[in-house]
Parts: sequence; structure tokens; C-alpha cells
Amino acid sequence: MTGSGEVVVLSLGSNVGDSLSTLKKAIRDLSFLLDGMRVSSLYLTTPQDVADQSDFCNLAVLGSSALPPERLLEEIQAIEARYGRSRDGARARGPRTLDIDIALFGNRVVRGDNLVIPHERMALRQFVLIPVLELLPDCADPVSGRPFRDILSGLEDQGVRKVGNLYGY
Ligand code: PH2
Ligand code: MG
Ligand code: MG
Repeated sequence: MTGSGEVVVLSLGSNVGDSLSTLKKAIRDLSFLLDGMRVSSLYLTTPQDVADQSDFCNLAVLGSSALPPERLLEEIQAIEARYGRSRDGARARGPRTLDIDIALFGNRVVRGDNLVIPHERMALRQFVLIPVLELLPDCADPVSGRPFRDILSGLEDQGVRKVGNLYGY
């Protein structure tokens, strides 16, 4: 890993429009924010929380960031907006062109009004944990210290299917 920042792990999802094209463009934009970026496999996943929506494309990216978490969030929200993410009238946890969530930021615990790290639902969600563990197999919940692989092994099947790689290799 290059750079002096902390290791940041992001979870990306899309289930509206040309999701593969959107994810590729968003990842290129993120590469200007994250040093030494790595991208997980691509997964096709059954929608959680709100069932009557299309399957999602999900993946995780990791890299080091010198920005503080709140500044990184602003940059991420600008990327979401660039690819058609609209927050007005959108259903909570419903369909979206692009969602980028900060899953982990080093070992920090952030409890702000607009930002909660680790992501508050990541420990419940295979579509977050499976791609994240592909990149960081030994990562642990900074609050409990529990390895995420142990947390994942306690979850019921949620329909997360690896479909290969965004770049076709
Ligand atoms: N995102 C949600 C709600 N439900 N389900 C899947 N499979 N993938 C997601 O990215 C997702 C979801 C809200 O952010
Ligand atoms: Mg989000
Ligand atoms: Mg989300």
C-alpha cells in the first residue's frame, strides 16, 4: 500500500441502469482518491431490506486515503450524484444507480449524524462482508474486535453469487 493514509474499505452497489458501466466509471473516479486501490470480484446479490427491487451488483474496493472520513464522504457523495444518484423522493434502501458506503476506515469508530463507521448494517449483510473479506480476509470489527469472517459464518444464506470480475479477466 502506498501513501500515508489509513486503509479505507468501501462497499459499492447498483441496481438501476447500466450497473456494470456505472461501477467501472465510479471505480475509476475513486482511484483518484484512494492510493493502491484494489477491487474485489463482482457479485450479483438478492436485494435485502426492500424485497421488491431488482438484484444488485455489489463489490468492494480498498485503498489508502489521506482525507479525513467526513471529507472522503463528501467526495463519495459527489461521485454518487455524478452517476445519477438522486436522494429526493428515493425510497430508503430502495433502487439506486449507485451507492458507495464507507464500510471501514482503518480501525476508527465514527458515530456522526451523517456518517457511521463501521457501516451500521455491514455485520448483517453478506453482500458487504463477502467482497470485503475477499480483499481483507483477517479484518475485524473495530468495536467488538470480532473477525468479520466469524460474523459472516453465523449468517443465513442471502443469495450472494460471484459472477466474475468487472474487467473480464
Ligand atoms: N443496498 C441497500 C439495500 N439492500 N441489497 C443488496 N443485495 N445490495 C445492496 O447494495 C443493497 C441492498 C441500501 O443501501
Ligand atoms: Mg449509502
Ligand atoms: Mg448502502
